Amino acid sequence: MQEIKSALEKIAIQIADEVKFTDLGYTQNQNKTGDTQLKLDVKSDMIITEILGAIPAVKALVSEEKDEILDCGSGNLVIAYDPLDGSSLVDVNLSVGSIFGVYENEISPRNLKMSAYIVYGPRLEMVICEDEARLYRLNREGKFDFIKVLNLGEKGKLNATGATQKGWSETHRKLVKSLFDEGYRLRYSGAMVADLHQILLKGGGLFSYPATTDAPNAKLRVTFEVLPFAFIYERAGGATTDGKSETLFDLKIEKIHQTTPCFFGSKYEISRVREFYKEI
Ligand code: FDP
Repeated sequence: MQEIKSALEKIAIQIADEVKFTDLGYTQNQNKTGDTQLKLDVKSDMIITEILGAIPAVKALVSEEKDEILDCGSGNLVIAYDPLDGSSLVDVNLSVGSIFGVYENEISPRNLKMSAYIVYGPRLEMVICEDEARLYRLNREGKFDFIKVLNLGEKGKLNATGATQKGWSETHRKLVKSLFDEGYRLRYSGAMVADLHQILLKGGGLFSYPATTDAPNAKLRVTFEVLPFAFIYERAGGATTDGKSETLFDLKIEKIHQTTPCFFGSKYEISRVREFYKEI
């Protein structure tokens, strides 16, 4: 795992450089989810493949940007990653990120042993989580300093909810309104990494990406996005659900690019989600 941490530091520095300087043009390709790939998505994917693929413990790499699993060697770790989450926001200069889930043997929720994300923002930060969620920040000497262990409070103040509102269910509408009525403040940039990072660092709140009328399984991808963040939120003392489940770790993965409705937050907000959603 130490080797993976050092690899993540290298990846963070190299992709941060690309985010700053690579042109923002599109390629001719679409990824599995149907998004047209930016040159930056492809470049970020190449950097990660090259660096993680050289680690002997890595057996396979699974990228959100690729259809196929890349076999690497005889190790026992499978790393699933989203190379540049929120990449469509680079043109407006908002924070974006990379997400990593390190699975033992094969991809399945309970096999997730470590997860991490990098935030390319005004500062370069990384959260790496095994037993606890640890925040690192790049210093002037080009090294990452350990800053602190992140913990969520029982209850927060922020409410970040995605997807097109006209497609929300009545249940979701009521949930969101009830939190605003309690005094929660809206925070949503449209980059999952930045939005979840904000809630985590500010001590709590709710991030939700619900099912909609046109996307009953919502948008966010289980393997690359949802489980890595669920791991971090639960280790930080928070909770997660798909609306009804006790935890997002109860999900069954049938397809690598599978999506799910998802909710991440402090314990209080997730209990409110379950109360509203149990009525459906
Ligand atoms: P993006 O498509 O820009 O990569 O991963 C998908 C994602 O961004 C998340 O980062 C973000 O939270 C979400 O989509 C935003 O979707 P909506 O605009 O539908 O809310």
